[in-house]
Amino acid sequence: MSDLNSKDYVWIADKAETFARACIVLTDGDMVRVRKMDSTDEVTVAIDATEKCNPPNFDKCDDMAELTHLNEPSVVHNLRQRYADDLIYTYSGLFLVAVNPYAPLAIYDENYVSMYHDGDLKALKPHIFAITERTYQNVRAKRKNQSILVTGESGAGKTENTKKIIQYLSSITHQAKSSNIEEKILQANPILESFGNAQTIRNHNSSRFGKFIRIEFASGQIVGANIDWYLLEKSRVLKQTAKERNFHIFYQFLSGLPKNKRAELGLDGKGVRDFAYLRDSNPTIPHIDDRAEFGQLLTSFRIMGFNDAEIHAIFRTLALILHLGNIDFMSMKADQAQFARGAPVDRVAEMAGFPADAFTTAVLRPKVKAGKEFVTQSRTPFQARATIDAVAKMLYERIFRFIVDKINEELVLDETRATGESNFIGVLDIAGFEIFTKNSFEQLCINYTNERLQQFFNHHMFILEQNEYLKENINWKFIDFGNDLQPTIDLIDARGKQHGVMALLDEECIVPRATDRSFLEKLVKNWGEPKNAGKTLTGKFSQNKFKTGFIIHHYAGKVDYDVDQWLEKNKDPVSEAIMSLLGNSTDPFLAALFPATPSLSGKRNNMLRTVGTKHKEQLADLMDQLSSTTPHFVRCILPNNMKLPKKFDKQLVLDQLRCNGVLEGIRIARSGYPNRIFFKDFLPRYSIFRLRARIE
Ligand code: AOV
Ligand code: MG
Repeated sequence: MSDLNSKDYVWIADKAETFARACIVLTDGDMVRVRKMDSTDEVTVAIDATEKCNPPNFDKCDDMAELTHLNEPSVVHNLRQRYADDLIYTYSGLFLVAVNPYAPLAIYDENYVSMYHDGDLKALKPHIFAITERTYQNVRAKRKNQSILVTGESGAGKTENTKKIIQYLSSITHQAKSSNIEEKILQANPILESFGNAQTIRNHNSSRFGKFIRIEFASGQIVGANIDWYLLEKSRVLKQTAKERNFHIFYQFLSGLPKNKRAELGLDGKGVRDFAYLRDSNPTIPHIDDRAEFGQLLTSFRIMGFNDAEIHAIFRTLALILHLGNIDFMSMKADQAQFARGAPVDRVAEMAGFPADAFTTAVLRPKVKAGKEFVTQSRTPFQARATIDAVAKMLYERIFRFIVDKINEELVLDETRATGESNFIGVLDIAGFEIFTKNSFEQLCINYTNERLQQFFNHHMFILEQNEYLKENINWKFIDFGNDLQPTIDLIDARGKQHGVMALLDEECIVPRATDRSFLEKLVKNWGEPKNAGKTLTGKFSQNKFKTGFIIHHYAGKVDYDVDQWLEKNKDPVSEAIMSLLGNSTDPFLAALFPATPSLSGKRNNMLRTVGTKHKEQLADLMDQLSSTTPHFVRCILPNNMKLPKKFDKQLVLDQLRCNGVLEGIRIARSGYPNRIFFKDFLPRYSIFRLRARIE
């Protein structure tokens, strides 16, 4: 017999609505007859296909962990009802869930800051300020590093929430007499957004890099900060998909630069359409004034301590990148590439501070080492184009690095304010799990990162649960849920007996004549069926249907990766000859961006490390830092794909809850004791049973 009664409400699957609420009319064995809400239609479904509804007193509940019935429909329903009332923040156990309102809400001003800073957090509504305040209190009282991990899909609101966290921390610590470190932390953001953000189909202001901002505190005051960055999407410098743009900065400086400067940089009378790297992109974004943004950028640069010479050198390098993009070839069909007449080679050479003929040789007829001798190689136009593009990408990445390094110098620990030992609050704003129709190496890197972050969360949750049960003397066999994800992580990053995807890719990058195909064959040989047919879903590997790649079962779902271009993407080759030309540039700014590389026999030669290896090392460093913290988790949710307010797409939200660990968190909670009631509440509610037992 089931414990369902007539008049009970349940959730049933519904094609149009994802799921619908229905009232039980009749239970019959394993089946129930139900009537959908607001309808007279009755249907019979299996009891197992239904989920229980929560009583109405749980409607719009602040913390979903308190729901009597923790199931997918109830969680989505709760978020939806709250969203309709502009209650975009909701707790779900350890998570703060934030649904993008796509409209400005009046919940972030100074009054709100004071309310959360001075008020009783338990009595206040869920808010990004609440989690930030708790983090701040922890760092003050416990003197332990803290972190806030903000994840979510593109456009879900990670960067906006990160800004609110920083706004809050700057605001509560700012004192009239203090140094201007708070102001500097705030001004770092417009600079990062100009150089690291771009318009994409999903988000007009999409961050094309991940960041971890550490803010150092001593005696409750901010004494310094530091920004680490990950996976800058530098391929965007070269080309963008239709309806997207290059990084904001290109449009900002093209529309904002004063006339005298433009002439000097060869930009006179030129606009977006005149440059190959920008030509196919959207020239403008609705409601965004690139010129005004440029003004804001200049202000931020000044506050951050960039001097005129540095600012000019940055713009000069950006112009150099644009001119590089305009170097064309005589005929793309020739065996030996030749620059087209009018190609701006002299301008490039002049701006880059190297001899034009040395550049021409390096691009068209480079000398390469064959055994002990150097031989001249002939380059096709496509190869020459690739050489130039690689230089443009590299230049952009180096400017980005220069800018962040400079910001970090300005934000270093202020010794005069650090009266004692300091601790940090680290805020991580990083792209969430990505499952596209076509997934490439970039998706593997980001999904691997998310797999590691989810493992970190699961492990943390396990430790907390375990402590809770130990405290209550509950007899319980502990399972570390973090271990569930290890097979997938091994499959990607193992270096031991059985090399993972990244190690095999690195290996293939140094094998002569290796191709993406030979890499895939190696992968299949190492990980293919039947050895890994998979006892568990995680860590399961298989070749994809079209044999163009492979499928990995991540905790968030199956992802089909296509291996096209992986060797190139991982090697990310740059012409050493041009690197050395830039290193010897007569322009001191460029020369400093390209310091001489250590000798090739040097062990940790940066040039020889692959993109995958560098990312793995950076991630290992991030994980070490996070492990030293008490973490707090924010999960941002995209409500619809139209960037519209008040539209809540249930299926879209459900998919994200599955990917971002909220439902995983609920699964873990349910495998233990999810419902917790204080003894004072428990006794009056259930003491009747004790009485009954006695009577019987
Ligand atoms: P993301 O950081 O998660 O995407 P953003 O934080 O840039 O997403 O948010 C996208 C857009 O949604 C913003 O430009 C705002 O218009 C709107 N938005 C988000 N959160 C709020 C909020 N709390 N209040 C008002 N509007 C909001 V990406 O960086 O693409 O992964 O790479
Ligand atoms: Mg962002």
